Amino acid sequence: MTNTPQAPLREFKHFINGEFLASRSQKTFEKRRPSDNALIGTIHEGMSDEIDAAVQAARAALEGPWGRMTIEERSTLLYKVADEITRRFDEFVAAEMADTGQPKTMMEHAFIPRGAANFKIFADVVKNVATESFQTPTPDGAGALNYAIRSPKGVIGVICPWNSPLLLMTWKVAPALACGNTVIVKPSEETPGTATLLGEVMNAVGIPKGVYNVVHGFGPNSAGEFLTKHDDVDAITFTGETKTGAAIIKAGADAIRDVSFELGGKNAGLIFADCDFDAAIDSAVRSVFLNCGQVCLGTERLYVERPIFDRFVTALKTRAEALKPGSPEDKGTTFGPLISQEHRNKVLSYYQKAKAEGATVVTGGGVPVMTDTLAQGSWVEPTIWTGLPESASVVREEIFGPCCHIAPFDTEEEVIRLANDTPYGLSTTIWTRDLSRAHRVAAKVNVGITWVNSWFLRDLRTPFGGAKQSGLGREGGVHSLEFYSELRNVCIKL
Ligand code: NAD
Ligand code: 6OD
Repeated sequence: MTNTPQAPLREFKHFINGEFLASRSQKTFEKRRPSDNALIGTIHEGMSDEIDAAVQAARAALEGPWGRMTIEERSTLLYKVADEITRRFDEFVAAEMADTGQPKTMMEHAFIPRGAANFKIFADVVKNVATESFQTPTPDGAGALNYAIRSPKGVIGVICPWNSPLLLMTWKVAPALACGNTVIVKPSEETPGTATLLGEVMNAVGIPKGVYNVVHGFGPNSAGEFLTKHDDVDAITFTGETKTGAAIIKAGADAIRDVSFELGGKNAGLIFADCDFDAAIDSAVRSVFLNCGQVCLGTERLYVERPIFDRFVTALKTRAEALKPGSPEDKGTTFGPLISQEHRNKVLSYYQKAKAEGATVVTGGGVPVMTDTLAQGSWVEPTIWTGLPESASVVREEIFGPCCHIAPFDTEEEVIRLANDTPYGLSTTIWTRDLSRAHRVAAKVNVGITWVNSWFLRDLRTPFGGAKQSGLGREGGVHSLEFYSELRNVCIKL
């Protein structure tokens, strides 16, 4: 195991109207690297001055060259953004790796390529989507033609989490820009890197000033809250915790501001005895432990049909114990740290609760032994529990860590009831070779996305979002266009 190399301290400034700016208040806070807790930079904290400046720049840009561009011209620029991210691929990988501590291989193969892909897909979608039109009968027999036009919604506030920063930010920024809006991004206070780099990319490819703005800071009484309360922001798109979503709705209630929310989850994996066992185990390893369990679509509840229960628990234990924590740069590293010491305290408190509530700890439950500087990082062990009732807190509450509870089930009806017994409704995975059963169960689990014999297999044209307390609205393909544009009806009497 090697230490993570020291890097020069970075200063993360806001990106407003095409320029990198310090906070007027000069307030800054520290960015520490999750793998070893080393100080890697200072972040300027934006307050209402910075949000005001960013909103003014974004509003002005709507009236400027950006507002006059054709869809074709905007799409061409978005392709250039994607190409520039790809050209500066190593810098994006390094920035995200430093911010999150997750393995380089995961950044290279999944998260950073997806950041670039988001721009291309929405550049294509916006060019290829028709709007509806109707021939309407009128009493004089001449008729009327009704058709719809899409206009940008205006200035969009984009509030992001830390768990896959570039992927989740561009999943919102790309469709917003494709539809002709301007944006103010408030990255998570934990992950300033790639949002800042994207400012350089925007300037390099000629995105007009004020179209893409970034204001760093925290949520309450900081940049996040000031953005959600600003009178001149037309809509907020947010990914994060359900309780933060509730605070954002309250903040924007008087302004009747439109919101799109991707929130928390407590996702279930349903493993039937007829499944392809090895494939189901491979998938469970990813869906429970990828990104150190910090994936909203991840699985924290596994229900396994009784005939294969013991074999499944043993196989997942073996695979969890084979994960290799280490420096993100090491090719052999397959398991990263949690995002921060604070989040580690939260996850470890659940590890304690599970024991107190009577769990059988199949593996993990503590902190791994790390050497040298890595010993200071926010590491926890991959953890599996069995034996808890459905009422236990680790079975009910989103932990957002590398852990799961596994319970046996006997019938299809029972497992559907267990899967749905949660206030959340983000995603489910079903493992079975019986296709009729797969369709039947998929129709009955109340979630936004069901994967059958797969997990996190994404087609970016499909509707993405959560049911119940896991979200409001859908993004993806044309569904993103619905949120990021104002659809207007024109009625022409013929
Ligand atoms: P969080 O809600 O704590 O923070 C998200 C963002 O909101 C941060 O930028 C934060 O500064 C900001 N914020 C916090 N309070 C605010 C306020 N009062 N007003 C305005 N902004 C505020 O979430 P997190 O801890 O960064 O991310 C983890 C959570 O995100 C988990 O619950 C996870 O399930 C969820 N998530 C959901 C999806 C999805 O697609 N459904 C995807 C990723 C993460
Ligand atoms: O793939 C996506 O579009 C998406 N929003 C993924 C979310 C991952 C959550 O951690």
